[in-house]
Amino acid sequence: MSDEWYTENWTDSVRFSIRIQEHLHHEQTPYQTIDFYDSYEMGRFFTLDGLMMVCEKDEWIYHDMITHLPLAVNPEIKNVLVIGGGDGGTVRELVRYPTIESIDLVEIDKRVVELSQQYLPELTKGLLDPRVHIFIKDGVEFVERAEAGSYDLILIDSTDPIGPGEGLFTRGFYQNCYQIMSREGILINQHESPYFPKYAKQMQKLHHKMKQLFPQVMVYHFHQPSYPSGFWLFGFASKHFHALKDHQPDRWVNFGLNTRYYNTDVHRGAFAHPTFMKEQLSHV
Ligand code: AG3
Repeated sequence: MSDEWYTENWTDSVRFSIRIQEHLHHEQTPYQTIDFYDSYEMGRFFTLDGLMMVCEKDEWIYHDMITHLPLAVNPEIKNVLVIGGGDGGTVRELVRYPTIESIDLVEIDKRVVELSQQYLPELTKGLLDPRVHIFIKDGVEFVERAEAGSYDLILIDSTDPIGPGEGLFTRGFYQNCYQIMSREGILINQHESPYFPKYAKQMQKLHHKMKQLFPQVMVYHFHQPSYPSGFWLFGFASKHFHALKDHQPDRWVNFGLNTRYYNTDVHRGAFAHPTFMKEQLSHV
């Protein structure tokens, strides 16, 4: 076994490390540094500015939870916008629904798409589907110009709110998302973690912003071992639907999709939160 390790500093005094089999690629793009690695136990993974983005050992958890949960609330979703997500994992899950008509993927850094195609073909295979349109653009500008009322589902598959992902956490960005969503639109956003304070502060700020804009706002959790603390969240916001009261488990089961993490019990349980997190969500 090699002596090379990848480390993400989860806080100033907590680190997470993976022993590396091979450092496959390192590159500085105009937006960020990108690295791809092979490991002994976590599979292949890639990082942006040193932070874990996608790891084969657990990416299916994140990608199940960002896509299948909203489709079980509104199985009629036809037009989808994905912001970020250049690794293709989210689109791979979306193209499994024959009822989805169009998927626009807006990724700022074309190298994320190209390198994922090279090193993680199992994630990017969905990008070849004819319903998928890839825009190499800044998501912030894209939502300013998109047509009002045009998307039934918007998925913000972003990094943390530092570097190129910062604009995807602002009020103006979410106001534009609201405008371009259909009346029954749902928005799911990468929502950080309640555990370590630096992440918890971001998640509280974001939740507060969402509550000011959308009539229905909830957060839901899932277990992502390769992200700081392993306790991670998505936000659910809608103009119309409630994630639990409008949940349609039978309609979702009828799609007949095999999933390794998401199921009807997980959908319900993901909205049950521990006390410390309920407290965080109730104050800013
Ligand atoms: N999005 C990255 C989530 C945040 C990870 N943060 C961290 N490691 N500090 C992943 C995109 C997957 N399609």
